[in-house]
Amino acid sequence: MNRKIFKARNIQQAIANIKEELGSDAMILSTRKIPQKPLDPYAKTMFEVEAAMPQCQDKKPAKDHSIESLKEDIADIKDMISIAGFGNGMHNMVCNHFESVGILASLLRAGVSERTASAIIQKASGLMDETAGQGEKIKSLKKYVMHQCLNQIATKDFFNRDNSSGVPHVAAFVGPTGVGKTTTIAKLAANLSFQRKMKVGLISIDNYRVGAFEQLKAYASIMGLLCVPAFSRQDLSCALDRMKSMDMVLIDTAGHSHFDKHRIDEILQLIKADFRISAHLVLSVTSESIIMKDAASAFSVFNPDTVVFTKIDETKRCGKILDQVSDFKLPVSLIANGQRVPEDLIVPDKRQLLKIILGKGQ
Ligand SMILES: Nc1nc2c(ncn2[C@@H]2O[C@H](COP(=O)(O)OP(=O)(O)OP(=O)(O)O)[C@@H](O)[C@H]2O)c(=O)[nH]1
Ligand SMILES: [Mg+2]
Repeated sequence: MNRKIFKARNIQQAIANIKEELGSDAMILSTRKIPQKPLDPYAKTMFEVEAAMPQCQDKKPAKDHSIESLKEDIADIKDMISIAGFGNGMHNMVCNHFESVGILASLLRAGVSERTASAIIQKASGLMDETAGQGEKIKSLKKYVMHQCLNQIATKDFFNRDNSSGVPHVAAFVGPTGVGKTTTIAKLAANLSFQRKMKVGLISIDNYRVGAFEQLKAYASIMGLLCVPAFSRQDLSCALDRMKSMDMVLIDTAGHSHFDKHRIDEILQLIKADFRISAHLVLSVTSESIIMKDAASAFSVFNPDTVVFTKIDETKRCGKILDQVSDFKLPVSLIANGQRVPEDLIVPDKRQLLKIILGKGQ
């Protein structure tokens, strides 16, 4: 086989050189990291990539490559190609921690931002035994990355409460328009009343959208739950009084754009008046990360206790959840994974949430 070795400062450069010289059909046979000056242990590292032209390929697999190691090489190359589309920070990360290629690529493919992924890998690499062999390093890096991710996330089964205090717990769901607040409340109400046998009441303070109260009321009627509207502080006070024998009262609010500070403030004045109401921020993972971040910032005036992520069934990139929880340090209470009421609701623990973030479980 007509093989050729290419050396370059980074993988992208090596692949570019191979394409230029051998064409885009060139086959990559192996990759390895080598010191720039072999006798100087502190010298910068380079990449050595062995490639061959397609017409020169042997019919039989090369003797020194078992099928398994070929498969591993292909996986490495796929990983490197998926990293190649990212910025310089990612290329430097791969150059400095070559063992991070696979795990870095899976974080990025899952939708974790470059910033969060590199921060996690930096921290995890700091814990590694530098003298270990490459295979060992990859294994231990994966383990440390998982630990770092678990450190970033928190969950809270906020709605699993004993009612020893004798007063209901009142929880309001706030967030941008159309993220699934009303649907999530309906799912949760069913879960609390049928599975956890709690007494649940519903209040809608959404006087903004036509039919908003009727939407909640329709779910309440099916489940046989009390549901009342409240459009002023006085209404809300009366409604809470009517529901004082409940274990849990769920309040549905009107969705507003995160730019509409005025309307967000109206809800704030209503629910954060004198009543002990916990707020829960609802965000849809179908929104762009920057929009989720701006929304979380705008709704932080409610000082939310937890965050709920919805519509995870509509994307394969739930890694953005990791960005949000790393930035806002809010525990996740619920995950909504579809439109079916009440089935499509998850009350995740940390490991389940990590699986969802990494795209390995819904
Ligand atoms: N695919 C999917 N759709 C969902 C999910 N949760 C809610 N939806 C859908 O999203 C749409 C909006 O849901 P709503 O519950 O009305 O959203 P909202 O936040 O109450 O909307 P506003 O009150 O208008 O702000 C509906 O079509 C729901 O069926 C989910 O987890 N996955
Ligand atoms: Mg609604």
